Amino acid sequence: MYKKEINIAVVANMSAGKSTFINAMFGDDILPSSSQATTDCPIYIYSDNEAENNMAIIDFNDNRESRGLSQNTLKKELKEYAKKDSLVKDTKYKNVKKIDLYWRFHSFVNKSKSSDYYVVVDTPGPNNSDEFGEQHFLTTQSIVLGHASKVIYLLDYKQIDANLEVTQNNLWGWIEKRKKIDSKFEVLFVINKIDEALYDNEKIQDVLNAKNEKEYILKVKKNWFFHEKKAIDKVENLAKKIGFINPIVMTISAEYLKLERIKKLSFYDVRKLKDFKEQFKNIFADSWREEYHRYIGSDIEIFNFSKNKKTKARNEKSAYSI
Ligand SMILES: Nc1nc2c(ncn2[C@@H]2O[C@H](COP(=O)(O)OP(=O)(O)OP(=O)(O)O)[C@@H](O)[C@H]2O)c(=O)[nH]1
Ligand SMILES: [Mg+2]
Repeated sequence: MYKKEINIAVVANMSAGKSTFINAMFGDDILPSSSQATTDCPIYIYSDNEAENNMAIIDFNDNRESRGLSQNTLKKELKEYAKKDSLVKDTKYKNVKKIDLYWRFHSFVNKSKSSDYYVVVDTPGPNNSDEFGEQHFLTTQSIVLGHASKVIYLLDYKQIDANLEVTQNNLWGWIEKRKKIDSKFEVLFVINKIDEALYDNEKIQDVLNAKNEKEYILKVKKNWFFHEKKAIDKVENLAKKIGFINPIVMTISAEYLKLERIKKLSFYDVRKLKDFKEQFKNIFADSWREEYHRYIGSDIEIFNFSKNKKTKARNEKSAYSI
């Protein structure tokens, strides 16, 4: 049966966590991520049910023939090919035009019965000003304005206020332009690094005024999701301004979602995850697991965007207020 290919492009300014987010969706650490501008070319990810089909094809900008990577070499080498040229030493990893990656997702969707075939696209951040900046800008612009069927727009929670401008030369502007041409164009707005909001909530005066542990827990619960909701409102208002009547804005922590799903973690990551969970255990006691998974975005649905509406409503419900 012929399947319609649906390209879901994950876009964001540099370092908002696109590659981490996709790794979380894989449940595996496949794409390179780091605190500096990293991804250099679009990576088209085809999810298949058969793990043994995992492979990648690298296309180059120079005259080199495309190169195939088998399952065994892929985990070691894909990151090198996908990284910015200035971050790799060996010239064989440079000048990459695009990568096709066949890899099984954590939540498998390309079921044989479905008439759609989903392809997730990792993109370079379009806003870095180094020597690769223009190339990244043009690549991501053409994906948003051109062949992306849908877009997942990630925003870094820590950078929200610096990212609320709509111009002809930024992601908000391109999304607005595409929506004007195609009113059915779907975008899932995702605020990433939401774990950082937990620390902002701790600085709320009411919480700082707590006199003892018991009062502290009550106050944290009372102010639960405060800065998260503020960030959601900002993104929602702007999305409405650029033409989305009922925008879907989710919050996640791609980092912890990834750690949660990866099978073999380093000792450092085990500690990091344990410390993070500890906060939920202290605050929510018996129901901590549910709250924790809800918070990091375990239920996010990246193929059928409207399925997120229920999750969003649950997250924002002030059930924590006492
Ligand atoms: N605290 C926190 N950090 C995160 C989260 N997600 C990603 N990061 C960190 O953010 C940095 C950038 O992540 P990447 O996944 O490389 O970001 P990117 O958007 O792919 O970046 P480019 O490819 O350079 O455009 C890394 O240091 C990640 O560890 C998160 O949920 N919480
Ligand atoms: Mg990246």
